[in-house]
Amino acid sequence: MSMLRRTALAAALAGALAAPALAQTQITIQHPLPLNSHYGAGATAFKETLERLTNNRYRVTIQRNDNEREMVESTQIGTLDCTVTSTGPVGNFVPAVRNVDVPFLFRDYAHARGVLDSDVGQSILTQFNSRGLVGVIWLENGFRHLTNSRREVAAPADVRGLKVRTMENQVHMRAFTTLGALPTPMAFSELVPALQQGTVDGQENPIPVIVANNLNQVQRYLTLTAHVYSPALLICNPSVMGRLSAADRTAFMEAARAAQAANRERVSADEASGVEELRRRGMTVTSQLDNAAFQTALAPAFAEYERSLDGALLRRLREWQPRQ
Ligand code: EAX
Repeated sequence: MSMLRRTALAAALAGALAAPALAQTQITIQHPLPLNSHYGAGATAFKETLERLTNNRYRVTIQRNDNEREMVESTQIGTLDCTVTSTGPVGNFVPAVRNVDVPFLFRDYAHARGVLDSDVGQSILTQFNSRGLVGVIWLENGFRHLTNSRREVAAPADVRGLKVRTMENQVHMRAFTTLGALPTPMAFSELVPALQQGTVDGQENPIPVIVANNLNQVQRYLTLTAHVYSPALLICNPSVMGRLSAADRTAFMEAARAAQAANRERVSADEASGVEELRRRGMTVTSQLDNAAFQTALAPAFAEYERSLDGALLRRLREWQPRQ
């Protein structure tokens, strides 16, 4: 090779080595379930979409942490970028969120998804900003059902006396107290040991959570109460959003919408197959329930919610109808 070509090659190589590597931004998201779950599906869709749309200028790391309150605290102080969490503990950080945790508030999945994506649901997300958090988008955990290992539950009276693990959620705890149960709030990370040791008799969670965590191994009876719809959220620290350029913010929100679509699709799939799967795994499933009886039994709790929560917002959430 001629001296001239060797010199040119050396110069090109030096230039390449000196060129600044493309700046890359890391975003860490934590959620409380296995990767193969409705939250994992959402987090993965977010990661793949954001990395694709930014040509890998953003790299998303997904981690599991089954203490939702801890994740929201970490996101609020900035030691965690983002979290996917149920609304369970979130009402302790953003009080308005408690309104969406009221039992029997949503008619079905279409109602829940529609009203949360409407200006009504968005008005709740804006209240995160004054709490040092960003409520990026509504996700979904699903309608919650009761499991226990003491007896079959077919009516409100059967709940009386059961020690039921609840999330650290005052609205849910009020409901179970009204039914005569003994609500025991704890993080999800403590649930399975508590069930194994008999510290609690039962718990309540959506089918996707029960299936993904094999709760059939520590619970015998499943009662399809659908007593409350459990929204989820993608929540981030304000600094994550603050450093996004306008173009990157567009990509970020497109990734959030992709997460919502994948998460909801997985919930629908798990709902369709999960009950039969839990029967196959040996659970006794009680599905013929008098929902009106449960709502009647909860009347004192509903009166309390009207007093202690936002009655006008509850009415907007409850009465929302899709545009014809
Ligand atoms: O968000 O704590 C719970 O029961 C939640 O439903 C679970 O962590 C998924």
